[in-house]
Amino acid sequence: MTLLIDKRPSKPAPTIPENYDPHASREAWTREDAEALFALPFMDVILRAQAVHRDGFTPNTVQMSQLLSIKTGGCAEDCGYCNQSAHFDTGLKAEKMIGMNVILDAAAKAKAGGASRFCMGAAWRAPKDRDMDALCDMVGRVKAMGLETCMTLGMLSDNQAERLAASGLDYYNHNIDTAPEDYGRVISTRTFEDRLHTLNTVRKSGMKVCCGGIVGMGEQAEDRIGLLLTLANLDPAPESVPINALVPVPGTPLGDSEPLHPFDFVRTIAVARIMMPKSYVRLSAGREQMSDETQALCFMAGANSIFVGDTLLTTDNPSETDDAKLFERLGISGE
Ligand code: SAM
Ligand code: DTB
Ligand code: SF4
Repeated sequence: MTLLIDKRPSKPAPTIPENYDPHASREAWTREDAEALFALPFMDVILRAQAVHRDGFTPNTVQMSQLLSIKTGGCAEDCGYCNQSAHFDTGLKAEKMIGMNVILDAAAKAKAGGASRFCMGAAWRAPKDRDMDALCDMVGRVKAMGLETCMTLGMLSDNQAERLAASGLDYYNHNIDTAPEDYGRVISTRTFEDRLHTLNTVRKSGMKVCCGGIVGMGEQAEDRIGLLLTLANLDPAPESVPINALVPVPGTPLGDSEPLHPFDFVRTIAVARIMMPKSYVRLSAGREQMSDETQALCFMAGANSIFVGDTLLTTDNPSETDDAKLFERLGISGE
C-alpha cells in the first residue's frame, strides 16, 4: 500500500524573537501573520506553540482559578450566548447580590481545593456606584485570605476602576468575545468600542487585564483570526486570556450553534499561545463538554490556566476529582 504524503512545504509563519518582551513597545501582528499560523498543519502549530510555551513558562504547570457568581441573572445586556440576559427566557432565576458570608465560605473552599485566584462575576452592564463599598470590601477580605482576586462586573468608570484597584483587586476580566467584525451579530446593547474603552480604563488603573473570547458561536474561521489578532495587538497584551468554548444554553439566540470541531478549538489555543507568548492562556468554559484527550491537546498547545470547581458562573464544570485524576494522568501540577 502506498501512503499519500503531502510534500507541500508548511506556510511560513512569524518567529518569536529570543528576548521578546510583551511589555516593550513592539510591532503589531498582521492579519497575514495570524492567517499563516492558523494555516499551519495541526502538528506544526502544536509543536511551535509548545516550544513558545516552554520558553516563557514552567512546563506541566497549570494555574487554577475558581469562579463565583455574586449577582446572577436579570442582566440588561443582550449577549446572544448568555443565559443571564434578561432579554431571553432560559429559565434562570434572577437573584440579588449574595451576602459576604457566602462569598467568604466559597473563597475558603476554593483555596482548600487548590485554587490560587478567586474570580467574582456579576450579571451587570455596569456596577452601580452604590454597590462599590460592598465590592471593595469583598476584594479586601478575599485578598486577606491569601488568594489573588479577580472581578468581572461589566463596564467601569475611571473612579470605579481606581477604587477596585486601591482595594487590592489584582485582575479585571472583560472579554471582547469575538472579532470586531462579528460583534454586532452577537451583542446589540453595546459596541466593541465600549469594550475597548473599559479595557483601557482597567489598564490605566494598574490592575492586570484578563481578556479573551468565546468560540463555537457559529463564527467564521476569519472571526477567530480577528479575535486573536485584536487580543494580541492590545499593547500590552492581556496578562490572562480566557478562551471559552460556548456552553450552549437553550433559549439563548446562539444556543443551537454548531459546535466547533475539537481540533479547531485546540488550534485556536495554539495560535493564542504563539501570538501572546507571555500571557496565561486559559482553557475556560466548555471543559465539561470536552474529552480528556481534547483537554490534553489544549495543554500541549500551551493552555496553562483553568477554572476549577463544580460550577463556572451558572453552568457545570468538571468536578475537583475529575480534574485531579486528569492532572495526575498527565503529570500536571496545579498552581
Ligand atoms: N457581565 C459581565 C460581562 O459581561 O463582562 C461579567 C460576566 S459575563 C458572564 C463574563 C464572560 O463569560 C462573558 O464575557 C463571556 O465571554 C463568558 N460567557 C458567558 N456565557 C457564556 C457561555 N454560555 N459560554 C461560554 N462563555 C460564556
Ligand atoms: C471567562 O472568560 N469565562 C468565565 C469568566 N470569564 C467569568 C465565565 C464563563 C461563563 C460560562 C457560563 C456560565 O457558567 O454561566
Ligand atoms: Fe450580562 Fe455579562 Fe451575560 Fe452579557 S455576558 S448578558 S453583560 S452577564
